[in-house]
Amino acid sequence: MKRPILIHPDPRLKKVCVAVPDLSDDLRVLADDMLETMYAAPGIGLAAPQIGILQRLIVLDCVKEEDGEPRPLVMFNPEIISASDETNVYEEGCLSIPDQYAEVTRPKVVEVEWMDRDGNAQRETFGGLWATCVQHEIDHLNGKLFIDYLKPLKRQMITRKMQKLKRERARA
Ligand code: K1U
Ligand code: ZN
Repeated sequence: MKRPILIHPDPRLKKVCVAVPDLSDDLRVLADDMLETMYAAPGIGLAAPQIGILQRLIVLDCVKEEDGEPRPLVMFNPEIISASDETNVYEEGCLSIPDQYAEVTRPKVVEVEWMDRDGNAQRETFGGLWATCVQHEIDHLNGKLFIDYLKPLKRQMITRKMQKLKRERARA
């Protein structure tokens, strides 16, 4: 089932999410709903707080080629174990901040540990768009948005645009 995505500003997008203690079928259904919501948006990632669930769960699939084999990843309690000193700049977007893009600098390569949907511990090193996206999604779990990396004036401008968008959507 597709879930509605919260739009910034929303207090739920600023909260630090709690760890998932144990896997359950409800959580697996939630992960499936998040993947469906992400693919439909369309997006390459989604974090649970973006649908109002304040738990440490993210999904992502950064396969770019249209004819490429999808690679949906479900990560419970993801943690960055190590990050490269070398950085990368990417023009990021966010499904909670529609149609706004800005360059963000982040570590180029990150090693991430997480629990998969079967409860198995996983560890993988990500580079390229995968590294950018997994860091963006883990930021969501800590109440941080990509606009928090921007200068205050630019951030304020985007926030005002989103407030206007929300007013217009509420009237429609
Ligand atoms: O977390 C989110 O809001 C999802 C976000 C993830 C992301 C995008 C770019 C850099 C870092 C993280 C998105 O998916 S925005 C939409 C988007 O980037 C996209 C949509 C369709 C095709 C390709 C990209
Ligand atoms: Zn986002």
